[in-house]
Amino acid sequence: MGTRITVDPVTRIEGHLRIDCEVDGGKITKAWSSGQMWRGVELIMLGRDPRDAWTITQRICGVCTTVHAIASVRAVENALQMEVPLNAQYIRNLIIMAHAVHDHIVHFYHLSALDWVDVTSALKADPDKAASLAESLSSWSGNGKEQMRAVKARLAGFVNGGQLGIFTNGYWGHPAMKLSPEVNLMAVSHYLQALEIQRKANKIVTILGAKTPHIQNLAVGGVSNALSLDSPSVLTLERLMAVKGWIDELSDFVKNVYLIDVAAVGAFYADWTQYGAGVTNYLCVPDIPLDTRGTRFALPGGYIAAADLASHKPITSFNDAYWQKGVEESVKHSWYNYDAPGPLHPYQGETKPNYTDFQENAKYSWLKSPTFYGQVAQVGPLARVLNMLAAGHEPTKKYATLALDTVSSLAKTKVGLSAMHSTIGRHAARAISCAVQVDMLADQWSLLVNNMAKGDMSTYNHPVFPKGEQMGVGYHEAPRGVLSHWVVIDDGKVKNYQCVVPSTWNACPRNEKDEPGPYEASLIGNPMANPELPLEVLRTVHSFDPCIACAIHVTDKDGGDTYTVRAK
Ligand code: NFE
Ligand code: MG
Repeated sequence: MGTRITVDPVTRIEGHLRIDCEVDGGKITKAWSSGQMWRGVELIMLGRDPRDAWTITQRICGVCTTVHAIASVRAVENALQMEVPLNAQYIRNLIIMAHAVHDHIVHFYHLSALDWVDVTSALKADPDKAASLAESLSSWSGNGKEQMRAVKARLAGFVNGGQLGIFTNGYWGHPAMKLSPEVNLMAVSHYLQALEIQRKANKIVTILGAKTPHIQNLAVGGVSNALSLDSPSVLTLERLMAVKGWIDELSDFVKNVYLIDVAAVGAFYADWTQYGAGVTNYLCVPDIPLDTRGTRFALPGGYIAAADLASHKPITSFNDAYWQKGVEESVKHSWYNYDAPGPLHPYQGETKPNYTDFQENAKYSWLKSPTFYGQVAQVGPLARVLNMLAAGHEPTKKYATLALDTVSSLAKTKVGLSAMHSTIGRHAARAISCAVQVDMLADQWSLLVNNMAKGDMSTYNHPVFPKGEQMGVGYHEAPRGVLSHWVVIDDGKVKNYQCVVPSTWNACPRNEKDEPGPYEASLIGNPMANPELPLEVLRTVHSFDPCIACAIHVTDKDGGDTYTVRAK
């Protein structure tokens, strides 16, 4: 019998996640992933006007605030087989890409870099050497000697004052920390610069979406942005030029800082390309629709079985039957009951809570367990990048090659695509994906401006709800992966609403066949230097970028009815 460790709660994530492991001979032999809170959004939707669904479901999460809004309007539009004006697609695309770029930058620097970067070691760095190293890697303007000296002095101020502030509670001095003081100082500088740059992405979301977190500009059928080339009270060219300026700044940071830092961490922690693969079935949906019906997309999607890129099967439209038929959720190990045993398709999905406490061989999580054609699947940036490569997507190929070449030259050994099936590979994929997304922002900006220049100012088609029942699914390739909302509408009211969310795919408990979910599988075989300081668990779990608020999306079970809102 090995040592049992419980990490509860996992921090630097969104929501309440508990990870249990058994450790034997310095390695993890068993793992359980448990979502520790219950919320109630799917139930709140019942009986409501489908046009309101997006504002309510968007409150599922404060991190990926836009994604549920987008998936929700797409679901209702799919149920009504609606078209969405081109301008509305472009504005939505700009918002989701700006949101994704924000999310990925914040995840790497602020939520996970400190698993790899020892902040206190940066105090031993020679700032001039750190600057030479950084300048040899990229042309970023923030890599000079002055900056590195200033950051070291600022850090020394924190430490000498006895307060690490935002850097409190790291695993400083842990034996698994391997970077040189100079690399640590470079990374800390970029951590602080990333705090500044992420605001630019949020400004784009705010200008176009009227507010962040939680945009206000959507409507079933389009967006509520009024367009004009010159009126000062609506979305004008002047505002759009400001957006373009922030896109350019983000592009510089993502390509010259983020992508390079991830390659450096990958090169110096090459052993972590051997750990954390877990589930290698990869699912991703296409996104960035380029037409009014959602039949052409800038980013391809599909499914890859057992790490074999040649097995890639495309998913090609909002009506794709291969996608729609493949999804099911099991609750065998989740704190819910279904009326009958076996997994359910989301259109028939049920949300009936049944809390039993943590029972490792029975029910132990609030997350359901989704499968694609009965198979557990990993979603997220790695699934996205591998599917886009398999689909021959040129921009993805360009940045994947750049990242792997940088890793290879720093590690002084050839590192190929197979290294991507790993803990470090998920970080690399996120950076590659982010570089593609930042280019996509510029593309969508041009498409919007060119379309407006042609005189098309339309942004909205009015939805009409027929009598009887309609079903629809809206998907979105959210930062953490495949997000889908499934709605059944009856006489213009929501009859069933199910969200199958990225972190549910990845953080799920064992499924109907008792197979572990992606987090669980990815931990098996990982080394563990000291079970008292489970840094290695965090490295692998953080590489997925967990969001448990999204994954459970249902309110405090003891809270009862706090507000009664009457919809007219
Ligand atoms: Ni709250 Fe979210 C969704 C998840 S998007 S973060 O949907 O999981 O990355
Ligand atoms: Mg759900």
